[in-house]
Amino acid sequence: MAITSDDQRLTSADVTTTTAMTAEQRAKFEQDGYLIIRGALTPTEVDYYTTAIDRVYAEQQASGAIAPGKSMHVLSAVANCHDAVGLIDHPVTFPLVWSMLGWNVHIYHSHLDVHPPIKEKVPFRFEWHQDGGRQNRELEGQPRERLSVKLAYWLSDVSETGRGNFKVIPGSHKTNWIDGPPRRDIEWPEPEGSVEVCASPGDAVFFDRRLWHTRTNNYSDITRKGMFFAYCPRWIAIRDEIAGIDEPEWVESLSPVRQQLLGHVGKGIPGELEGDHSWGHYPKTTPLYGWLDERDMLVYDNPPLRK
Ligand SMILES: O=C(O)CCC(=O)C(=O)O
Repeated sequence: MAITSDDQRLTSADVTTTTAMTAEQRAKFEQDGYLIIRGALTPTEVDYYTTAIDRVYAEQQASGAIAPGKSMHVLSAVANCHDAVGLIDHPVTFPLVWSMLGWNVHIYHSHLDVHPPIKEKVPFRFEWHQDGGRQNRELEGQPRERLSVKLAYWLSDVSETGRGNFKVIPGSHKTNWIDGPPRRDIEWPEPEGSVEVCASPGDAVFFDRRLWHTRTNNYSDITRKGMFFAYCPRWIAIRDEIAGIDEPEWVESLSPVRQQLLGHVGKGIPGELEGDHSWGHYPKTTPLYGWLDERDMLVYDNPPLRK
């Protein structure tokens, strides 16, 4: 059966019920800095998004942007793959985002990753990091503020270690600094307590940007594939290329919440209002605020979700 992005199973546009993150999930997220959401995507969705990422990989190879058999790390996921749009407000995972950050959010950074098996050992490189770049140098605080969260969707089988798994130090989001080598290419032991996250196709990982994490090398026989979306408040700039910047009809075909997440809300409002609206000054005209309000999901005791 042909599947299109209008397929009911691939869109949350028509989902009328939604559930906030549970107290148990919140406690675990606060403790570990990440959650694994098993079976977030159906097998049909896994097939659909795998076809989409394979197409991008083939295009990258055809254009010479990546050599045959080499890895792909394409930024601005939806700008480069419109078919990925169904993941940005996926009904299973997106509630975790707004439960933590509230209604005034957008996607600031996203990527499509394909990592084929590596046949020969590559030189050591210390890749442990927190997300947010200069936020980790220019912000005060111990720990620094959370500011953003990220969703990783696994399209290949990383249910065993050694397959290029995502690796984390549970609980490290409360730590501004971990020990590392004086230079990234100097061999260094793996951080104490670090674990490779094992996930099956369709599982998602939701993590705090401050969680110390790294990708590992894929020495298995399985090509690793994943799509990543990072969310932050709208008063932090979008680092991605804006999806659909020259395609107004495509943008208008998206739900208002998707338009907000991709950075389109507030455009076209004349005068000063445009700037203020773009960073979330007006809740009542910010789609996710209205969407949550209609479903009675705004609360009084959580500032980012306050009515
Ligand atoms: O690809 C991975 O496993 C890690 C991804 C990562 O470092 C990131 O999303 O910041």
